[in-house]
Amino acid sequence: MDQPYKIYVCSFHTILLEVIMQKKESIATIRARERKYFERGPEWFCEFRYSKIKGLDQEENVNRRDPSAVLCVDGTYYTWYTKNTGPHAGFGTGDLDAKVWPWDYSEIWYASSKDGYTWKEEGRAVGRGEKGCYDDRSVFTPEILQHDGHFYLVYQAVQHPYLRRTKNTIGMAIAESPHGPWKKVDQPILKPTDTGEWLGEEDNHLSVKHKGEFDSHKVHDPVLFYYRDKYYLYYKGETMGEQLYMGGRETKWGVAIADNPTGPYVRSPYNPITNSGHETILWPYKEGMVAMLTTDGPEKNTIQYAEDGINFNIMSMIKNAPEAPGPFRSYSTTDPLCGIKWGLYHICHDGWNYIVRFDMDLWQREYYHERRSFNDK
Ligand code: AAL
Repeated sequence: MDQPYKIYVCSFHTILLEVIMQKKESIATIRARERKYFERGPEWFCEFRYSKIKGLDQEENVNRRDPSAVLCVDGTYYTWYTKNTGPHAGFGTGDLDAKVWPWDYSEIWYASSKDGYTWKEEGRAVGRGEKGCYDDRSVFTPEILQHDGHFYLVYQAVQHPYLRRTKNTIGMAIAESPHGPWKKVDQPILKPTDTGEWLGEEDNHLSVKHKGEFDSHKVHDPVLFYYRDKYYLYYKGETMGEQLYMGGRETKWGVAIADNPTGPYVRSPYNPITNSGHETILWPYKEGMVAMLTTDGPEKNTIQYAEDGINFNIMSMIKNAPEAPGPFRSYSTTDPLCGIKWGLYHICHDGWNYIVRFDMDLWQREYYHERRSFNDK
């Protein structure tokens, strides 16, 4: 009886030894270990579900897009957004007056709601400037800050003519009520840097002698926070001579900081503070700032956190994030996702942009937490 047992023990150890000696770590495993992927819990992970709203939905010949964050003022919700009418023709028509994008010839409008689902369009908040002003062609992609009894709208501005190489600016308007009246700041509060050089005279934004900084061409998607006793203006930068990478278009975010709401805004020496991301979505959490990066760049579809509002780390990977969302503004010191619970965003159907609603969805997290089968969903 002894012999077969011995043979069995001996061969078991041999096999085990062989397995141990052949065991190797794949690059993916090494990467996950080094980046601590599996040490992070799901508290930063979420999904989204979408629903239609009334009042700002699809309308023939009208574009409504890029809604701001949703504020609650005296029990009523408010949002601000890009609005324009008519089809666009694109660049290169030879007609400098032709509408080039679904955000060209826009104004900033606003709407209110009691429940977040049925919205009433209230009217125009900010219009285009007079001929010759920095904002005479289009004002669009607004964001809102309520602070210290004031409302600050920040938005993109374009001066005529709108060409591929046109550099846009960021404008600001201030009011004491969500209903206005809005008073514009005379000059842009941020412009692209003057660091790149175009190649040739053709209106080609990809053709450069040198690109310059990450925001040498466009400063887009401004969002303003009162943070650490200063005004933090986050934005998306696009460089002259933009390239296409593994994650899509070359877009990165920057931040410019000021002591006063109207500026002067000084760019952080850390800029760009992301290597990815299209429309900016940020919310404060604890002492820091959370950012949701979507659409472009190698770190698109991630939620990131910066304790200092500047140095961001990936906290989770997400999917199907809403495009250009305006989240309902709320703050928490315990829930990292407090700032993205619900909000508005835009979609495009049959050529027209319109606004819909998203809600954060934690169904998967709950199922795992309760160890339930997915079939119960
Ligand atoms: C959006 C934003 C900015 C761009 C355009 C309108 O997704 O990034 O606002 O200018 O597209």
